Amino acid sequence: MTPITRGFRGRRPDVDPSRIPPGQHHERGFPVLTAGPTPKVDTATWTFEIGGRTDRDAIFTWQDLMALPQETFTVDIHCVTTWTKLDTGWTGVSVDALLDGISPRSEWVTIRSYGGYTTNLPLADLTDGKAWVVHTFDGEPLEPAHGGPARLLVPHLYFWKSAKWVRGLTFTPSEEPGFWEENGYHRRGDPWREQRYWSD
Ligand SMILES: Nc1nc2c(c(=O)[nH]1)N[C@H]1C(S)=C(S)[C@@H](COP(=O)(O)O)O[C@H]1N2
Ligand SMILES: [Mo]
Repeated sequence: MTPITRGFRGRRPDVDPSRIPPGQHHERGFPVLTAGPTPKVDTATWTFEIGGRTDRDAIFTWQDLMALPQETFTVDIHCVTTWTKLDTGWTGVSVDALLDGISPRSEWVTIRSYGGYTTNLPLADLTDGKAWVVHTFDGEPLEPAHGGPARLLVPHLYFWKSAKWVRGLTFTPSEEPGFWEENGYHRRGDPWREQRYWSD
């Protein structure tokens, strides 16, 4: 028998495995996952509206968004279809900055997109530096297929919570499941707890 030698050609993990949540694998590309067609969204007419159960409504134009404090940061993203992409670079405005001066009267939020997609979250998953409306990916304007001109980014939860072509937040009187939450996905979607489906 030929002795087995561990040579320098041996396979080594190319990433720190502790950064990959359970049941996920490392993906170098950036897959596009959309239920339906890519809507055409123009920054000239883009608005972002905050409303529902609040003390007042707010509406931001693209110029308003750009005038708010911009944050550039690097995070890992985790799609429920099992891919994890490490070290993605984004620029955008925190949800904290968008909510500045608004007093929510409910802790339940529906995130709405151009094209009709919705997802929902408790307010606590959107605040304290956990979520952004981003318009730039790795230094370039966000491509339409990935949600450009602007998408929500909630990197600590599975990527279906990161609504592409985002157009606003609505505070609802109680929890209202969004598109995937109505179709079998978990209410919250923490990748480190593998909260994929209703039964998890
Ligand atoms: N508006 C909208 N946002 C969406 C989706 C969608 O179908 N429509 N799909 C979600 C899902 S399931 C995932 S995994 C990510 C995919 O984002 P990507 O296409 O940039 O990889 O977007 C999320 N946001
Ligand atoms: Mo997804």
